[in-house]
Amino acid sequence: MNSATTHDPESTPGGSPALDAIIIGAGLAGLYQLHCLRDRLGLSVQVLETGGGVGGTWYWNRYPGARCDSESHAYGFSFSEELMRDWDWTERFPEQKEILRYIDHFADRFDLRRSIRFNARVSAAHYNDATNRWEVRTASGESFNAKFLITAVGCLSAANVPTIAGLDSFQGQWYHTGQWPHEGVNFAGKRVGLIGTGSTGIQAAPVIAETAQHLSVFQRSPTYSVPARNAPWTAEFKRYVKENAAEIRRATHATPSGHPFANSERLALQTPPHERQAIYEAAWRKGGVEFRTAFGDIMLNKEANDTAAEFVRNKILQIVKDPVTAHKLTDIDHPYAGKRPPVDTDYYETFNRDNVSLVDVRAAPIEEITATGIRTRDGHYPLDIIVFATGYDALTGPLLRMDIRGRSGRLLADDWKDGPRSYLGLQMEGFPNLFTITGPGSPSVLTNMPVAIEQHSDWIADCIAHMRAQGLERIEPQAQAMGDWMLKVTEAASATLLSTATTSWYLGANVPGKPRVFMPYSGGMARYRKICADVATNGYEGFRFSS
Ligand code: N01
Repeated sequence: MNSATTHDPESTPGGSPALDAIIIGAGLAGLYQLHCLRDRLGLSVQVLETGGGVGGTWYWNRYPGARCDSESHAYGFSFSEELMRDWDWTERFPEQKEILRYIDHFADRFDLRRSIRFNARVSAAHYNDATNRWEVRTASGESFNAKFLITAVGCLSAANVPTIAGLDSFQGQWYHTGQWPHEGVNFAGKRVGLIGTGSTGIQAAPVIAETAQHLSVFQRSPTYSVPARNAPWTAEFKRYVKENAAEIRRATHATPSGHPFANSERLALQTPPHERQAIYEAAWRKGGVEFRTAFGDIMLNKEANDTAAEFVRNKILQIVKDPVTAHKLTDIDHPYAGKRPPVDTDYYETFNRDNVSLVDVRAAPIEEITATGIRTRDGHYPLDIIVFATGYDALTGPLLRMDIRGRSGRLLADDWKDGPRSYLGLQMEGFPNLFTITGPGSPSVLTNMPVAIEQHSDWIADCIAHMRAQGLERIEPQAQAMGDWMLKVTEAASATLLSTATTSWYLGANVPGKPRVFMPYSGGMARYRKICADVATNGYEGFRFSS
């Protein structure tokens, strides 16, 4: 598969290896970018990874019930039809272990591990104007430098553990789902408190409830979840995947979401109510995130969205037997899919179990964590284990937790104090030769992630190849291009109902003090792909090179 010979890094006078590129992170993004740069372009590349293995999100998120909300046959790399044909996914929505096996397989097949330094958390990355190189330091004090720096740090990797008084005094165990112990957690006979009812909490609750003595779900914001209808793939479907790898790739490149299904052109508001109901019923029976594509106007028109929201609320009311609990689960404050819509396996059914209760912490907020449990304004809940499914400092958090400085020591955190600013989510003015895979301002979390990752990694590799061919040393966006792009990001969000969900992490609303800016580009992956391709074709319009 390798089309070029890899250079072994030589040493610089300071002793650190003189690399062409450093990649931060060995999740899907870092691994594929490594393959592109090392094996296609022949660059010397070092990947620095905090964890002890490859996988990124799937290395850390080992919580009970962790599985992918994208369908497996489209969740993976599509650049190699051979790779697509060689790998057999066992079920529609693969669990964490299976995805990690896939990523391990990818790393082995392309011999990637030899270029990765594990247990190496990057603490700082400073651009040196005089040498045009990035000087990168790890938490353990190692130094590296390279001409290009590529962040592949994930969008949801900076865990958000809320500041709640008394956590230090808790005598039981507590865990954040994104930093789950590798050996697992035994819930048998334990009183468990689960804080958070986003995609993660909704996946975890039913599995924890199976063994816990009692599970209390602390819900601040209810949301709409649709059944995943997970099932093993049939032999026939597996054959279809192998015979149609190119077609699946084409489909994921053609849709706004990067999933292999497009939004319906039917409009909810132009469909007679009984027919609309039948379409929603069929979508509910099929399950998965595809539900939101049932009508083309669901994300564009509040009235249309209300029809989807009402349908899901009615389903919840039918499933949950206790009317008070059902009411709390359906008292939802945002449009359907205005916040990232979860899919679940028996989430609402879980509340019919005798050992599960819902605690409404919007009505009676958590006041403190005590030595023996959680105290809300209404009462005290004795607990042995607390699980924080409280999400992430999304998109900007993983970048800003590092000390990143560009030209003349300019601090990225200062540039982003009012919200992230980038050109295409790929680069920032003032930070030459720094590329951010699925950075804020790109479609990233609004898509099937591997599709966005491949597009960015390919674009970056093509750009670096172009620079080498032309003898160009430095690239960064023009300030005007960056400003224009940020306007497009805001306009795209305003054209949908996404910007109306005011408590969404897309807006940074889940982290106290974080600027409220809609961060991902919501104009659709297919459109974004074309914009990036046109930029390159037009001589990298909006970027400035120097030699
Ligand atoms: O996090 P979230 P997540 N007191 O931020 C609540 C991806 N993902 O880990 O909404 C009480 O969505 C918070 O309440 P509120 C996916 O993109 C992918 O679930 O802020 N509650 C909310 O209910 C997803 O969107 C897969 O009012 C507090 C919850 O915690 C993203 O990860 C699977 C609180 C956090 O929900 C993040 O999902 C799972 C507090 N102090 C996740 N602080 C795949 O399939 C927060 N909350 C690939």
